Amino acid sequence: MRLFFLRRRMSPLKLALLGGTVFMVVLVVLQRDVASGPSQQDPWFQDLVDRKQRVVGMVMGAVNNLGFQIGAPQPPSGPEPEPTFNRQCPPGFYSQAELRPALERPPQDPQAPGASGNAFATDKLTPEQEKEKEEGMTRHCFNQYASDRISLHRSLGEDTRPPECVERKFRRCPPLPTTSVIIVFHNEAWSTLLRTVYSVLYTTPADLLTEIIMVDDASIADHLKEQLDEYVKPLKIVRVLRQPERKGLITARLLGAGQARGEVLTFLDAHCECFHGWLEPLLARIVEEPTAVVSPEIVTIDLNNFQFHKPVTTAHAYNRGNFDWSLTFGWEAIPDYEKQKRKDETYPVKTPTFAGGLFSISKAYFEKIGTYDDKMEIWGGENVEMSFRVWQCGGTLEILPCSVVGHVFRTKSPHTFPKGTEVITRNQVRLAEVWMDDYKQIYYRRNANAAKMAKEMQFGDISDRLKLRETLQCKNFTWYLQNVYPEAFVPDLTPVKFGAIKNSGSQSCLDVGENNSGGKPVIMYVCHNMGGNQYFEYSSHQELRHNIGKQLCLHAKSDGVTIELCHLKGRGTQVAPEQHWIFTEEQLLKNPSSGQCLHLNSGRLVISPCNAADLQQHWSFT
Ligand SMILES: [Mn+2]
Repeated sequence: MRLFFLRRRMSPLKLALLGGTVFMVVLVVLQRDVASGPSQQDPWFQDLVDRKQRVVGMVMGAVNNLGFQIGAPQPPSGPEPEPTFNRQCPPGFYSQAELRPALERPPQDPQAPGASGNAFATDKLTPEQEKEKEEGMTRHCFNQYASDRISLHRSLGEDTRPPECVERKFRRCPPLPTTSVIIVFHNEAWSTLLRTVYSVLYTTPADLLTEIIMVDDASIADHLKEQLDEYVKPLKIVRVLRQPERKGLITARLLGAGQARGEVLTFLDAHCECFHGWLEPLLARIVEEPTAVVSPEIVTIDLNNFQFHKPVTTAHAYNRGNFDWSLTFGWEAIPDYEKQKRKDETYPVKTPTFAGGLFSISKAYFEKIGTYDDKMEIWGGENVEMSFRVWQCGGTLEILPCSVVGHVFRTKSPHTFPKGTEVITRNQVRLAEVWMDDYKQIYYRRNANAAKMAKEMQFGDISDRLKLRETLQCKNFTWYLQNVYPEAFVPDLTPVKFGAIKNSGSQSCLDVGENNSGGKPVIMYVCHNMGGNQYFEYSSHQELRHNIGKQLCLHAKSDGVTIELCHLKGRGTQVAPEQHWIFTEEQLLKNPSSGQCLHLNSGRLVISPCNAADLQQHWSFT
């Protein structure tokens, strides 16, 4: 199994590459953690982990990643927008006094551990301290030892956003809406949870913050019970709701949203820190466009030392969310034509999908477009579902780079998965059935387990969601692909042949291996009939395509057989000679340009002179 962990700030390119490629071979589970769900990890995001599942006795899991989006930028000011929230309001711009935070941050000791968002060093620990650190790591999958020694009130230093973000003023009319901040948690560490709460109080204008609603998804840890209730009482606008049974992120968010009194819902994870001026750009955009579902730019809080990776003055947004055909969320670079529509960092970045962990949405719009699919369980797939739904039903998904929130990205989830990982597949099947029309078959071909679940109707009742799609007169998935995500590659809806490619001699199957986004050799593995890393299509152009996150082709080289980006990608391109394969009547796979055949030679995939008598050269789709 593999697990990776991508951080946007650190290697965007790599990320973009990886994001597209993820998939699972056996069952993969990604766990996202957000503090809420039962097994959660950034639910919406990246922390992913995989869990293996046994399948035919072997496991190769894999998966995961993170995500972002596309669209048309909007000027920050310009023609006066239609007032959407009715209130009397004076002309001009909000003053600093009017945007005073809900709570004044206490004076800071610049020498304190982790002050100004700096790293907390834990290199010289006594054996006892080392033990505490290890235990914290096991419990939370981040350095709780460090977090516990950093002030709950720490500042993040100077405002280092681009100048147009720092200097931006917000119109008083129509007024910025109020918001309820909803934080779901499950067995969260005290220090990260309370630092999140304080961070909101210290950075959010008092007049705009209706309340902070903490939703406990059935935590077991003692410190999250009465102790927490008592602690937040004096904070007045903070309340704790309890979900007695662990049901996951989706249900917990719905519980919080149902009780929220603000005009806008703002969802945050339970280990975040908000940067200067994070909320106003989100709210201002919703005033301007009430159907916009907006996310902040999410930066990394280092899981090992809690360093907050501050924005850089000269930074430009470069990521948006996407998805691959295993329905996994990922990040990719913003296309140039979208970049050109943005004059500066105050412009939104439209995104085809969103990570779904941190975002704001008008409460009325959240309800109008059908909140969440409440029959989805735990977590997984809900962010992709909401992405398709928002776009197809007339809204927009955007990232606002002037809004910056830090988040502790973990590499794996500390939580258990109460109902197993099947729930993710089930959630994905639900979203495919409701929103993807015939394109759902592309997903099913790549995930045999999902295909089985769909065929046997084991995904629950979706009639309410289909009715919603009807009532809202939502557009179809073709429209989404053409208008929202035209860069997406769309695999053949009716491939000539597809499935796993089995070698007759060894009875094993072609497998791209883990993390192979092109450039690496193809290996042989036990056939598992799950799709994923063993999924290939034989195209009408006689290529063997492994196309889940990217268009990859089986590529013949004199020193071995690899997968590489397909050379044929539409008009003006053609099949590379190395990527051309003919299935002969003798079950050989012949590469015409070399005149040689695919051969499993001593466990290695090569091309050799064709020999129809050699079973190690016989191949078939299974
Ligand atoms: Mn998280």
